[in-house]
Amino acid sequence: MIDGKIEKLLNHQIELEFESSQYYLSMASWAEKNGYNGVSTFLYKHSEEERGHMLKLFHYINDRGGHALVPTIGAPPKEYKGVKEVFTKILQHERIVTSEINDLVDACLKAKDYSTHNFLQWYVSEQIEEERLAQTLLDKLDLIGDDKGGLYLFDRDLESFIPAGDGAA
Ligand code: OFO
Repeated sequence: MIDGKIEKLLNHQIELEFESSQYYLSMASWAEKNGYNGVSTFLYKHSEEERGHMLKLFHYINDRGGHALVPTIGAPPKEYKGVKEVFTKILQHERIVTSEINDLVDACLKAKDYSTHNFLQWYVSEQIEEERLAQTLLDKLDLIGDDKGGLYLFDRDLESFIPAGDGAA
């Protein structure tokens, strides 16, 4: 049976993963409307992945005798100044998620909940990958600067991009 405090924290993590999913969905829609088909394909996939991260938490909480709850969150922003802003916001958001995961891992150790601690290691590794990816894409955008041809190629490359090692169901 899961400890009540850990259950609450895991439900908070569900909220964050849901927020990530909705945020990236909104960004995907903005990119699609503005002609960035590669960026939008990448973000639609990323949004789905975040939903997978959320569902993993649902199953874990319920399997341990807790109750996974559907979160209520506000609508994500609809408009973005450009692709650079989108990826800057993704990196900022992922850094927040990483910090929350670290706090959650810490709480598990304090509560001696080693099962949840073990379960969360997947998220710890995933966050390293998520931050690395957002930073790599931002670095590319910095190199491209105002070069429209470069942005065209960036968008085209993202169309077929396959993220490394996302095993979320
Ligand atoms: Fe769930 O990894 Fe991003 O937020």
